[in-house]
Amino acid sequence: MAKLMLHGALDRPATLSVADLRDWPQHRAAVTFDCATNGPQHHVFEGPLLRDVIQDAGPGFDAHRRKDRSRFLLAISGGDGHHTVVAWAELDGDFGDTPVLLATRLDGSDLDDAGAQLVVPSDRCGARYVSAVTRVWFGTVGERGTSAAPSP
Ligand SMILES: Nc1nc2c(c(=O)[nH]1)N[C@H]1C(S)=C(S)[C@@H](COP(=O)(O)O)O[C@H]1N2
Ligand SMILES: [Mo]
Repeated sequence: MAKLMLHGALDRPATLSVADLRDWPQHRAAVTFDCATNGPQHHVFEGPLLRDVIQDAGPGFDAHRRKDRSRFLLAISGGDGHHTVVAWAELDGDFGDTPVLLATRLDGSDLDDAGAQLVVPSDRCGARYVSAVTRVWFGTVGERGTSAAPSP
């Protein structure tokens, strides 16, 4: 059974199966990819908000300071090495408020065996729809462009 690891600047890093992701409220997103090559592709995804999953893992920011929250990034990787980034501010209700999902179902089929899929409903084409997610890293980029843990 496919699992994903939540790691980085989190008080409670976790390894979660697709079944575990159903412990959060499930949201639905009907999306259309409109990539250059093969015309519009319609899909319906269901799963928890990535924001809710990260919130429960204890993100290492000062939750009361928007400016602190705005420093954080997530890097989402698939088992095949494809990976992409999302800014925390895209997800945060005080900023982009985008309902990014970690999907547990695609077009009515469970993703338990395949693994969760990242869903960025506002994206026009599919590159951030990382399938078979194995890792979600959460953290900041240091002043010199190096990955760094947040300052204490
Ligand atoms: N794990 C993984 N997910 C991935 C990719 C990939 O190479 N690996 N390619 C992305 C890209 S570029 C696109 S356009 C969509 C394509 O989705 P489809 O194969 O369902 O059309 O998957 C995305 N998710
Ligand atoms: Mo793509």
